[in-house]
Amino acid sequence: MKPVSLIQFLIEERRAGRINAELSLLIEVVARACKRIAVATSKGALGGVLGNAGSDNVQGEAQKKLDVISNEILLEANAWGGHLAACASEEMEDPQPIPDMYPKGNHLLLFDPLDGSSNIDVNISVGTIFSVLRCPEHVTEPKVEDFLQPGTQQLAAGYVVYGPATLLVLTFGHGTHEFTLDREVGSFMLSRRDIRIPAETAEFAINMSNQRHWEAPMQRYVGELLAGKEGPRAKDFNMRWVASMVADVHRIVTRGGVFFYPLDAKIKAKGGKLRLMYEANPMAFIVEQAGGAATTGRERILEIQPAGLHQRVPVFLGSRAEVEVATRYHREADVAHA
Ligand code: FBP
Repeated sequence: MKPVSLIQFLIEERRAGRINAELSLLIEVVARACKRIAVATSKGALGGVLGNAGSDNVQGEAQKKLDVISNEILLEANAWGGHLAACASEEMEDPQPIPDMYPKGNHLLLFDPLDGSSNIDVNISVGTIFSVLRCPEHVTEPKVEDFLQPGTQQLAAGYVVYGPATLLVLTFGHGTHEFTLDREVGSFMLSRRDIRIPAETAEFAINMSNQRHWEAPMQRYVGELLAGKEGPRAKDFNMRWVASMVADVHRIVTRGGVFFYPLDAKIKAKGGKLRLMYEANPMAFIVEQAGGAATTGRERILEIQPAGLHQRVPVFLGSRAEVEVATRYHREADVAHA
């Protein structure tokens, strides 16, 4: 296969009429910013970038230095880029307007600048997750409500994993594609086009330490996986949990599997652990475009009407067959208790 760079791929998508010029230029800006984040994360202790920043984010979580650095890199690059009406970060309370000294565009960008930050100091893969929406017509200074669009309205979504290799996985709603950063050339090169996630899997990812807090249908579902061949599923299942959503989802995008961060008694009041706008929606779009499925255990994630910028939801995603079984168990339990 003749190597295809991200820029060439974007030009092909434009020529095919699948994306417009501004959206492709916006993705170039985000990809370039993520290359700078890849450099920062790869420095580790030598770059003085490990450890806490000494500040908390809007979620009340201690920010890591690299959370702050990544956030600033993305804000700066996209403010200058000229393709946005505004952006919103998981690390910040309110949407960020584009400074008047820069031209503005017609898109809204949402991002989790560094997902899996609890893994930074122990050198485990972390990542950046992003989602692109259209700015409503005639809106020049977008407010929170302009961002509150269902995931089905996303024009693009992607994540970058900063691991042994730096990978960008991207969708515009015409399949899901993977690009690998060629550090010598300094470009993302197409490494997999039109990725398909196998419908069946024998691998699940969940934080088992929360088991006692799960709802009954989740206890039932995971109990059956753990029962293996001797149990009702008559099949052995293996478990993985990196505790970096980008790394767990990338494993699924690569070889199949199913990922769960269900509702549990500890996080019930918050509505879940993972953020709808910065994590669940972009990952659901990527996974569905690769043939997988994504629900909250009760409804399709992409059809949720967001109620807030930092809303949290339960997340079930990956190989379609297992997401459907787990979701069916929750719906049956709800009917039984109705
Ligand atoms: P942030 O790091 O962006 O806050 O993301 C949350 C996250 O780290 C996910 O990446 C991961 O899937 C999950 O939390 C891990 O949760 P836990 O620590 O409960 O296993």
